[in-house]
Amino acid sequence: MSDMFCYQCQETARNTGCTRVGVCGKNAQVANLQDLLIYVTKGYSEVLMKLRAEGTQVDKEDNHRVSLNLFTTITNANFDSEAIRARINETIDAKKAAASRLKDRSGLSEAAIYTEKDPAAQDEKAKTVGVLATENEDIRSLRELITYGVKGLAAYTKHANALLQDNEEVDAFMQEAMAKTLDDRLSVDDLVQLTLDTGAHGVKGMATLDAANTGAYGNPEITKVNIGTRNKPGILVSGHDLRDFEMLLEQSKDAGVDIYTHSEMLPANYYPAFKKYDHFVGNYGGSWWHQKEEFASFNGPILMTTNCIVPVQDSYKDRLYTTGAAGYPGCKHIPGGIGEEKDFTELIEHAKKTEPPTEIETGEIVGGFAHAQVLALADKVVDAVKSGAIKKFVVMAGCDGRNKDRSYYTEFAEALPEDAVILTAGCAKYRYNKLPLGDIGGIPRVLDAGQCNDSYSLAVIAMKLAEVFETDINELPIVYNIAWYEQKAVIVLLALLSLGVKNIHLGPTLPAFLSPNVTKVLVENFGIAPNKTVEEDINLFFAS
Ligand code: SF4
Ligand code: SF3
Repeated sequence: MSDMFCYQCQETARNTGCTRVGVCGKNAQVANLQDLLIYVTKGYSEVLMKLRAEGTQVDKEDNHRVSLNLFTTITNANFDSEAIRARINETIDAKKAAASRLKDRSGLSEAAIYTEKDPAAQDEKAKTVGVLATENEDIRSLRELITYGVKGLAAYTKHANALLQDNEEVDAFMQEAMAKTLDDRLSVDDLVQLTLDTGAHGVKGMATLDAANTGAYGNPEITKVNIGTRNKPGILVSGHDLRDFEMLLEQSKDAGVDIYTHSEMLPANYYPAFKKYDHFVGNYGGSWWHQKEEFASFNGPILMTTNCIVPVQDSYKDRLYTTGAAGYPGCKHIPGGIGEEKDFTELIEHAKKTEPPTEIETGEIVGGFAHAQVLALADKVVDAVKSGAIKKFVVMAGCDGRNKDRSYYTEFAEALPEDAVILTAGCAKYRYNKLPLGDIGGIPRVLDAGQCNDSYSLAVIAMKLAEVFETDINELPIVYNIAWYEQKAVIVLLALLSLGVKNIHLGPTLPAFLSPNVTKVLVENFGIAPNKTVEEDINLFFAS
């Protein structure tokens, strides 16, 4: 028997599954406890679903807890077994309290009634409730596809919750979907339908987050982002949480330290509300997996607000702080729940004692092309398409990763015809956002909408173009070449499928959790295909 089993991300061992230790650095104990956390969260979700069915209102705290639990198990979010065990125990208590409100407790599943708190007994149980507990490979594949989609969606609802926005319909769906992955009565067809429903709720969840972000911080606007450094000590903020970023900016504004974004926090530079802070300097470095070198050379403290953490090096371990769903053993965790003001004093005081960042590059990158900004330029864009100046848009949203095959995305961007424009979101952009690709009549050839969740913007733009050109979304001059790594990309993919987008190319590999039969369903119904070589794909996309 293997020590663990996890195949939720693109870098899974041999593209089949991590069985001894994660390629990401997650050890077997953390992996198994994450499985147990998912198991108790599914049981908790079942209880909440039954409460709703009985007409009882579910508390926001319950919804928030489900989202936070799921988010905690996303790839590279939390490596701290004690933090995960604490979430399991808190969930068991909350599950018991919710179950005590049920009028009818008959028929609850084993996961719904599991209340064990002894650590050794939990560790034993954890080894039996993971992915391989489902024997039928197609049912397993669909259950995991749904679970990973819902994990991605939970990350987005958690960010909306942090801005005091809730979507009860989405929360109720997430819990129902989680509960249904425990239900042995569901057939493959039922689960395929649930997968599509997950995508449809993904669109709603991303719309909720988009409204939360733009409501709080304004619409992202075209912005030139400085990628060089200044000579004051700095704090580097990574992850995806804008509310944490805002609190830190506000608390540090008179401290004599500078603030920089890293990886997926880059889009914070595009929001009007953050531009008023003079100590917000710009972005430092590239995508998440470069952090070993970049966190070392940054010299100051780093705040990880979410995924993606890579195993922390001694050279900066005492400078790395986590908060929210993120966690790493030995690194300081800054507490604070939904609606609470977090206290970043220790981190700010720490920064004052550090050297300024070592400059690793200079110049600027341009971004801020979320839907409102692109629609403000709609006339220009539509004219460029009508005149033939822009022949095609290529959606290249998604994640970056360490896999060496990902040089494909840089080469693909370089090989694009000069009348093609890239629409991007997520950290995949770092593969080409510093290339000199130029512009078409003032429209940059890389239009960055923002974070992975801002892929929603790309869907809004596509739907708007379909309306302007009075055509179907699949008849537009848009092709999709998406890079995936973790589970947030799974919900983006399912969301696009639910909007009817066909022929999406996915790389650098198809997910290991798709069984041959499930892959067949996706290929036959949606034309999903793995990407091939740069040459083959350029020929395929630009043949006509
Ligand atoms: Fe392996 Fe990815 Fe799971 Fe980490 S998250 S254990 S790399 S499949
Ligand atoms: Fe990147 Fe982790 Fe997915 Fe948010 S930061 S897109 S990988």
